[in-house]
Parts: sequence; structure tokens; C-alpha cells
Amino acid sequence: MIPTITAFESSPDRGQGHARDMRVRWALEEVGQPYDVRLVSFAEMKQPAHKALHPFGQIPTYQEGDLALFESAGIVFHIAERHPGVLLPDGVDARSRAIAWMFAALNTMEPVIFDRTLTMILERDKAWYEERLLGLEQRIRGLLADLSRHLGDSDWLDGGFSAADLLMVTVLRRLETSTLLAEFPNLLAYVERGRARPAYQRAFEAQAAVFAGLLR
Ligand code: GTB
Repeated sequence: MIPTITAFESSPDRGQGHARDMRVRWALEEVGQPYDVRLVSFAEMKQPAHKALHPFGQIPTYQEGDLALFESAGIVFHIAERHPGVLLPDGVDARSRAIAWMFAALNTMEPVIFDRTLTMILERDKAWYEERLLGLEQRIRGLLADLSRHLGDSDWLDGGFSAADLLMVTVLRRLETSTLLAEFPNLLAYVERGRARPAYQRAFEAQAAVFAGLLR
């Protein structure tokens, strides 16, 4: 059965792969699962029909037969579960470690990195803007230093590429326009390694095509 996901009809990032359907597209491409996309406007997302799929009226959602899911990482996890050995390792311990890294991407790294983005968008005119940004960047720098130490010379977070790397790369990409990532060359190379994957490229092009007014 071909799943259907939802994505922005018009993405604020102009199709640069930051909207979270990118994670789902990437995961589907990694496992070789074709998918359909239903584009939604901001107004549509807040309508009862969409809120029946996504309680918070957001994208992405995922429908596959009777199954309806929301939360990008929950969807990525579902896709990984449906394709054993591709996005999560087979061994019980290795799988648990990969899942722990999925949570680390979302729960340790993403909140402060996303806060920085929001601060830059919403709080630039505030008197305390510079101080707040500096504080956030110091916290991010500390996390990146620890992540960099963990990664060392490895290609991926724990053995082979997994859903954890997929999520971590999408989170770190938010720092591409800052100099923070460049302070840690192995993390910069890690993000590039993720972006170079053919599945990532296909997902990125598919998302960018929406903004360009082409098919999904
Ligand atoms: N935790 C949820 C998940 O991971 O699925 C968060 C979902 C979410 O934030 N969805 C956003 C949304 O639907 C789009 S991805 N927003 C509309 C609304 O809340 O009304 C967040 C996002 C949006 C835009 C950019 N960008 O343009 O750079 C990046 C990320």
C-alpha cells in the first residue's frame, strides 16, 4: 500500500528541506518505499479534517490504509520498523542505542537549536536579543563539542547509518547558515555525508519541486 504524507503547499523556507516532511521523505527514500504527497495550506491545516489526522494542526502526517500517524520522528520510527535492518540495526542492543540517539537528536539537540532559529526570526528587535542569542549559541556550542567528541572519526553515530543519523542531520542542518557547525569539522563532514546520500538528494529535490511549482 502506498502511503500518503502531507507537506506544506508553500514552505516558508522556499523548499530548502527544513520543513519536517523532509525527514519522512528521506526515510521513505532510504527504504525504497514510494509515496504520495498531499499538499496543505496553513488554513487547511487548522481545519477539523486535518486536525483529525494531526491533533496540533501541523505537517507532516502519514496515512497508510487505516493507519494515521503524526510527528515526523514517530513516522520515521514506523517506517524503520516496517523495514527491518535498513534504518535500525537488527541486534537488540544496537537497536536500543540507535533509538537512544534518535531521542538525543530530538530531545537534547533540537530544542536549543530550534530556539536559536525562533529567536532570530521573532526576537531580533528586542533589547535583549544579542544577549539571548549569545547564551543560546554557547549552549549549542557545548552540545556540539560533546557530539563531536562522540563522533570522532566515525561516519555515523553508532555503527552504520540509521534513523538516528537521519534525524540528527536534519537537526544540525539548521546551523548551516551559522559558523557554529564549522567550529567542528567532523560534524560539518557528518552533515555533508548525510546530504550526499542518494535518498537524501531525492527527498530534497522532491520537496524543492513543490516550491518550484512542479509536481510534489
Ligand atoms: N514535532 C512535530 C514534528 O516533528 O512532526 C513538529 C511539526 C511542525 O513543527 N510542523 C510545522 C508546521 O506544520 C512544519 S515543520 N507548522 C505550521 C503550524 O504550526 O501552523 C517546522 C518548520 C517550518 C518551517 C521551516 N522553514 O521554513 O524553515 C522549518 C521548519
